[in-house]
Amino acid sequence: TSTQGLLYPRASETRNLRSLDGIWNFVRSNTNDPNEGIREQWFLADLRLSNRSVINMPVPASYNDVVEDDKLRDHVGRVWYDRKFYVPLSWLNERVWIRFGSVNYEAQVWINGEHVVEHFFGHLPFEADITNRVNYGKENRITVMVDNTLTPDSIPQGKLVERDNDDGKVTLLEYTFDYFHYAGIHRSVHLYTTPATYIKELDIETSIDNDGHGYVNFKITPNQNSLSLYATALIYDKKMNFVVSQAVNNSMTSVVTISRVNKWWPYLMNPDPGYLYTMEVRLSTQDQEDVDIYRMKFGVRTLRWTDTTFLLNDKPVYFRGFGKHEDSDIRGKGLDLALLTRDFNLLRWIGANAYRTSHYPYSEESMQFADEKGIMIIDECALSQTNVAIESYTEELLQNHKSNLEQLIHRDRNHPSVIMWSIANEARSDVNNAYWYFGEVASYTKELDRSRPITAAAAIDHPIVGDGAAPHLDIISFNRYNAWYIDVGRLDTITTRIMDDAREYHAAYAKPVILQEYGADTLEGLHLLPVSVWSEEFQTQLLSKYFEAFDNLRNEGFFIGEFIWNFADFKTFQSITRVGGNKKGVFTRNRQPKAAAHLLRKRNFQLAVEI
Ligand code: GCB
Repeated sequence: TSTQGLLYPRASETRNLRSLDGIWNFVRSNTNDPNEGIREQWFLADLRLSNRSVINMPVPASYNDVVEDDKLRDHVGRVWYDRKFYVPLSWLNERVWIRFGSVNYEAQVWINGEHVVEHFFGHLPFEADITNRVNYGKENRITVMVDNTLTPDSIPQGKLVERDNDDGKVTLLEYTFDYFHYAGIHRSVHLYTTPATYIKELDIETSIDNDGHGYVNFKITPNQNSLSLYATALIYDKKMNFVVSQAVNNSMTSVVTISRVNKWWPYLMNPDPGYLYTMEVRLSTQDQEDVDIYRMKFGVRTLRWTDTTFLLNDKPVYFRGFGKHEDSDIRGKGLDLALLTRDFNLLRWIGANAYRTSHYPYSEESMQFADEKGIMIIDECALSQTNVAIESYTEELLQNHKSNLEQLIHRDRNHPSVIMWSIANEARSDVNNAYWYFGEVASYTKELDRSRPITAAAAIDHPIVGDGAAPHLDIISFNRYNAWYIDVGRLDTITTRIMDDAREYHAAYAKPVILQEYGADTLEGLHLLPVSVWSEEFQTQLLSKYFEAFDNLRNEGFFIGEFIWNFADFKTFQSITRVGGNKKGVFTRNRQPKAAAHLLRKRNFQLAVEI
């Protein structure tokens, strides 16, 4: 699998870019005969020519909810996509790449019948060099097989089970994470070109000195030995005015100084949040100047943390955030730019300054939005709620977990909005070898990136003292559902206990503490007095009780943030505790406010003034 490189695909003077988004052909394969497509070589001809029933499928989108058939929604195993595309003759001397923003879960890709790439894990990009596989000036075919199967060692975990039904037996996919396991080609598919000699990787790390000068450390990785190459990095400000440039050769590593730098600030921490510069890299060979040109936006900011505080540009941060999901009606987890834009407008409207990408990597487009809007991101890998009958952690799970983190950090390390890595959500940190396991995961994450702190969200039922993950983290995150999953409806069991739990975490591990999840399912339009669970009154009053706890804790110096579960209602697997999905959203699934949103908005703007 090629996870090297993976610069976001952008057109430039030297690079072409074409989208393959649109309507593809789609076939659902038989769950009981998963190998039929490979055996019958469905990649050798158009799916439309086969004797299968072929339907239209939009890309990007999850396939589950675009039809009315519950068999496709609940399908286990493989599905096949294909479409035609043209490659112009003018691309003959270029390198041609196929790039997927993400496919959930396993993807196998053929071009004109030849296998070109495979990838495991949803929510992460992958690409392949198809220069020698495509016909120039002619029509081509791309075939993609997608398999949604999860195993006890996949990230996230799941398992196939056999159950009785009216026809005898049926294979089902079971999982314990609390969001619907949507599948398909979830993000955009691009064809793009690079020259033969090209910029493969670009790393940017920034620092700021006491006089307010910014230092931009950068490393350019070309696809070939750099000894015969040289490059120039040009920096432009937000309005694309030239600022400074720096020539490099050999190591392709250098540092540029931006005097009196405009720092990257979060929303409401500065009048001009999300300030971004652009780095333009021009790569040259001995024979040809500017063989490749690539532009990337970046922000200049510093991060620092102590045992009580998290500081951005040396200013203590208090997080006003959300847990979110990539989820919406019909398209499921498919990238939707209208939805994304709406979400960022709502984050701004409600005065939030952060969210966690619960419980998997979000789209690259959303990360760019966060950079631009000054929204701080706790970037979470895809291990959530590890309780699929594991007694203890396995070596195989560890390898996959590391690989998932490697791909995430590789993709996101240049984003100023990413201020923390979350290595797991509600993983079982109370089993035998959890201490060893999380030690491995944490030190591996640190090897990849020392510039950001790491966290993991602790489940509600784990003992605070003796936790296997907490000693390895920089920031403690914990989840709580007082008056919901425990002591249902009892709003008088929230404030004191939350304060006690936060204090106990800080006392046990001497680290800053965040409440990473809290909330209550709320059916919009349901009003009940006296107050009762599921009503808008209950959600509003529940939040107020937590706010009381936070306001007390804030004065104690180690409590650094509140993240409501959830930004919006979202789909889950069918369950009697979920009425049409998880309804803990402050917004409906359709992104309209519930009563609690107005309360939260008031609080957030008040906090922004106070802190
Ligand atoms: C949790 C999980 C989250 C669930 C939430 C809930 O602790 O981290 O994925 O959706 O609880 O609403 O049950």
